[in-house]
Amino acid sequence: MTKTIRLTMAQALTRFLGCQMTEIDGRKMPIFGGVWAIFGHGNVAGIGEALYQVRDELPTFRAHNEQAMAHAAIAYAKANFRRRFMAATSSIGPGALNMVTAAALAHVNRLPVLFLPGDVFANRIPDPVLQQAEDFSDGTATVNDCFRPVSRYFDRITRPEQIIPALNRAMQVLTDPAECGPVTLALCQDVQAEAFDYPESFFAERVWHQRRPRPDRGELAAAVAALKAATKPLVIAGGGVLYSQASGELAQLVQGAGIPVCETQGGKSSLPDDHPLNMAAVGVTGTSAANRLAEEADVVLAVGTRLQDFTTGSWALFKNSGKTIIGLNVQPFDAGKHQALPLVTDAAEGLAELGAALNGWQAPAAWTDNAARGKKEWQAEAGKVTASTNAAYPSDAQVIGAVQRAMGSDVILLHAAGGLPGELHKLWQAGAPGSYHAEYGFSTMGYEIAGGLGVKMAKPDDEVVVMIGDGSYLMLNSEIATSVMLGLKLTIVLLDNRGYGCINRLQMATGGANFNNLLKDARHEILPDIDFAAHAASLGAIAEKVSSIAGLETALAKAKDNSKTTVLVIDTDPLVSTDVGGHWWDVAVPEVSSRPQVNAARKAYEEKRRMQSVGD
Ligand SMILES: Cc1ncc(C[n+]2csc(CCOP(=O)(O)OP(=O)(O)O)c2C)c(N)n1
Ligand SMILES: [Mg+2]
Repeated sequence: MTKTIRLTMAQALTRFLGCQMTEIDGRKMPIFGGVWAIFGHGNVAGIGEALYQVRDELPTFRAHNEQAMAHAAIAYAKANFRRRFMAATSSIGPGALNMVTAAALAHVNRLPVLFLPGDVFANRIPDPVLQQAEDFSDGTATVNDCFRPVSRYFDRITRPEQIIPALNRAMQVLTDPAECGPVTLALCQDVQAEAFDYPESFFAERVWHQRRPRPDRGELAAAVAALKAATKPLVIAGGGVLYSQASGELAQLVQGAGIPVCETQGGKSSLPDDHPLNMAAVGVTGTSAANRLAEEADVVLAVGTRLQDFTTGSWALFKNSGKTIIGLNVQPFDAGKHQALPLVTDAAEGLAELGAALNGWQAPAAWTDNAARGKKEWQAEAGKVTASTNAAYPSDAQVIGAVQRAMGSDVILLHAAGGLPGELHKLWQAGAPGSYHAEYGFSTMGYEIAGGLGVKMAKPDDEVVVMIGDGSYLMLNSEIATSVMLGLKLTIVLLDNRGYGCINRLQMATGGANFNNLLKDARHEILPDIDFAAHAASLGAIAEKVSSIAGLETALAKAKDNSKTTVLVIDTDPLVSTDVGGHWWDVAVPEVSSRPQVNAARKAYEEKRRMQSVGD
């Protein structure tokens, strides 16, 4: 007879989560770092009671906003290179839907997170329950169906025993490097509280190891042949290099073959910035060193990248018409993009095998030397734009220079939206793998502070520096209070350019009038003068407004000794961004307009579009 244990569905779920382990550097530990929770009637009695039972093994953390708590969970997984992750539970209705944007963020970035929104009564007796949206034509539809397109696996639990296969599938998805992404188990609130005789074996400890698929022999041979025929090879390092922890294998391959490397937002810090073959950022927000090579490259080894438009300059950057792309990726969907030669494999395994098969082959020395020259030229340019200044309104680049001088490269730098991602991609000198944390897959305003909190939970001994614009800060800042409450210190540098600076610049570049982006250009009776330092202080942070770049450097040096989250505010210039480096980006300009500036921008746009390659 199977031994069973009688538990509610919620109790079985939380007990199961606590039994899932992983091994990192030979140390066994729980694979779930904890559960973020905001309770309501849809989860407090079921999941809430069950989380209380296991609070010692599986800690519960309280937040102020469901989207933010999910950001923290996702950032935690990213900082752990997807080896560990968290769950996030909400009530039904608004609490659940607050997590949908975060689910999409995890989906785009291929990051594991377990969403546990409450759902309506499976028995439908109290219908419509508080916060239930009624569908006139579909009795099975609930607001949680919004999670379906942004979850890698979605299930609605309408009977307690369904949690057994659902959790097994959830673990497959969360731990599989190719499928990896958000899992949503919508938990009907009556079923959370329903008991079932679960087999004891369901709660056996399970240790999950990272799967590292090796390349197919035929695909490997084709990739090797393509590389050996190259005269201008280039590696694009994407986030997959970091998730596979393949920096060592990457360095070995490119050093052996003399192949320059450029990095996507997700892949930055695959090699340290000062590695001689690292041309750093590629694409729209790229360096001149990387983009020069990208324009000419005849074989592009794209490792662990989704090849999104910022990387490819909307497919106008890679201009060599005879080029071959090798798609080294653990996910076939990505490996075969743009008629690439697919090389489906874990990055570390694939790079090691590729390196061995190249067997001493080297790229022409002129190509490698040319890359080294380009890097020197870029470094000189970057030094100029990040140099200190007395300007009343410094540029983002000058603030970045100050943060880098004060904090070095040994911190984890985090950002997500606004003008900062472009500037940091180009200009930040990253250190160790994972020291540059960009959420630029979804570029979600409001990710930054909660994301920083998740990183700090994953890496409590590291200094976590969050750089954020005033717009993003105003969108979602509440987890400053959580960081103070949990004793998890963040250093937050807030650049106040009084509005949506980067979109205002984009508006101007596409011929638009200055309209509805900077506060001064938005409909107003009173021009807001927001005291960000006072706001942050009210949430419990140490906060200071500095009035110069020198003042920022002094305040950052002091902040290192603070044990509490510190927010430093500096006014910046909304109109300046770094022109050097970079590449055109496809943003559609109106075909007809009464504004001559728009018509002129359209003409220039049509010219640029001619550079785009379609499909290949
Ligand atoms: C949630 C969300 N809404 C809208 C956008 C579009 N968007 C991208 S950047 C930006 C402005 C950001 O303003 P701020 O944080 O002040 O940075 P700045 O552009 O001034 O550097 C907007 C509205 C977005 N990325 N995310
Ligand atoms: Mg701004």
